[in-house]
Amino acid sequence: MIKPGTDNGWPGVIRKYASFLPVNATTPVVTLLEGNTPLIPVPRFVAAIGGNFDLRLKYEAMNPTCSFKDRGMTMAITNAVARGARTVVCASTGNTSASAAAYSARAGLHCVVLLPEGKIAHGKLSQALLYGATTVSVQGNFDDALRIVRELGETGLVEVVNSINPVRIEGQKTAAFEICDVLGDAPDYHFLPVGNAGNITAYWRGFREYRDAGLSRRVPRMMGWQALGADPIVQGHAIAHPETVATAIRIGNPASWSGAVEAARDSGGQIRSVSDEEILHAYKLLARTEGVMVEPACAAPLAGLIRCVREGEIPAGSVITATMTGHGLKDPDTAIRVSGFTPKVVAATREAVLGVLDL
Ligand code: AN7
Repeated sequence: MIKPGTDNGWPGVIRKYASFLPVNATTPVVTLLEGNTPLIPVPRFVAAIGGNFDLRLKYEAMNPTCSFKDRGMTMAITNAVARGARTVVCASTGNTSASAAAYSARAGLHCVVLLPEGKIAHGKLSQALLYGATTVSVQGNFDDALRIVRELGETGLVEVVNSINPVRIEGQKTAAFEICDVLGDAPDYHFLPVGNAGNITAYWRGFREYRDAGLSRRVPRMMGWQALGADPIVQGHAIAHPETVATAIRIGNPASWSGAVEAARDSGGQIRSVSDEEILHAYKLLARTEGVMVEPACAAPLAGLIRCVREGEIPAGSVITATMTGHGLKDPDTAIRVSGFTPKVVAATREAVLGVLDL
């Protein structure tokens, strides 16, 4: 007999962690059963970088739209429905728009996304278009698009679902809960990419709330990584024209700037930056040592970890977690471009295939 129900044994992050979230029994939850993503040990990668610690990747690519944004978006769209909104809007480097478009479709809301023209990875653009969002390419960068979204929000005609909407951060903190649930405690260090800085703010809140609730005993050092050229927090001032291969974090004036600074300071962690070259090296190394494909932004914290190993900063035996925020297939063009390989074209015979193999 097939059991009725819709949750496959996992109810999505709102129902799973309801006691930590601004919801109640009558909240009209909009979910795609996001969350419950794997925490993947990567010992071959650790060996390749000369580390002596336990590294686990929180693989957020396994969410319904293949990024961590779904944790915050289930909250934001649920809240929009509860408030009677009809149109939601966001600015995005790609993943927020994909997630907003999907959850809006699920809820029957009109979704408008503002994207920096020409700087969106193709997988993400395909999602917004297919989910049916009204997709607007702004002739400017993410920061320009977010400024316009704030102005649209002030008209009262639309609900903003960027992380300046505080319920987004509430939803995203559930990833920290899941890490503690799997490990039995918080790790020694948590590494993650920093763009608009909502996620580092959310994790830090999540780790603290779990400790304060007695569900973990400690909190990790928060290690946030920006891309050189798009590293306003590291530089200490906004960057007018941010540039990096990691388009997800190509942001010059992060909305949650102070949240990121506090997370690093209060946890004894750091916010630093790594170059595009270091990012692409880590991106390829992870794929080739572990079979784990992530988008370039996720490789920023991995490149940062490589730096920390080189500088002898990580005590032996540490437990380290790192958020892999989005799937590698989001940005197939970068994967193809930097892979270093092209398909070998041969005649359709066994001899021709053997001829190009080094067996
Ligand atoms: C893969 O989608 O800002 O520091 O508009 O897509 O919380 O901004 C995406 C950000 C890291 C940075 N990794 O997180 C957007 C957007 C990936 C991302 C970040 C983003 P925040």
